[in-house]
Amino acid sequence: MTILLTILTLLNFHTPNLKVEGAWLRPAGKGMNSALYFEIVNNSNKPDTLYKVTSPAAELVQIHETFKTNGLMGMREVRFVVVKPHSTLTFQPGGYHVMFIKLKKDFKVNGKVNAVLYFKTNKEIKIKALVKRQ
Ligand SMILES: [Cu+2]
Repeated sequence: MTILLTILTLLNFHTPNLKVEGAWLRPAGKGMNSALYFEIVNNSNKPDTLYKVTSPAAELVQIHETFKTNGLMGMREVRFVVVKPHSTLTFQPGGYHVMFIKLKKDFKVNGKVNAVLYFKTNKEIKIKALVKRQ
């Protein structure tokens, strides 16, 4: 029984219900803006909601969506993003992204930036994003 419980615990540890993968940011200078991209993989049979992202590397961090009206592209803040059960939601150029406004330091290629993603069910997920061009 103890062994079984241990195995179950290990399995659970190795397959978290919600994962954030491939996090990266665009390079930019101190005082400028950058954008953070990643994939959220939801392996559970329940939706989860991303409602906040924080980072010590920028004055302001916002979840943004890209939209198109009358052929013009724009972006705006969204209060939350729902990740459906058994699905992957990709934050990518031209879509959802996390805006880093007024960087507190230079984001140089190959640098790493810490951020925390807050979810309603799975609480917070800490990530280290890689700075790269694309
Ligand atoms: Cu934006």
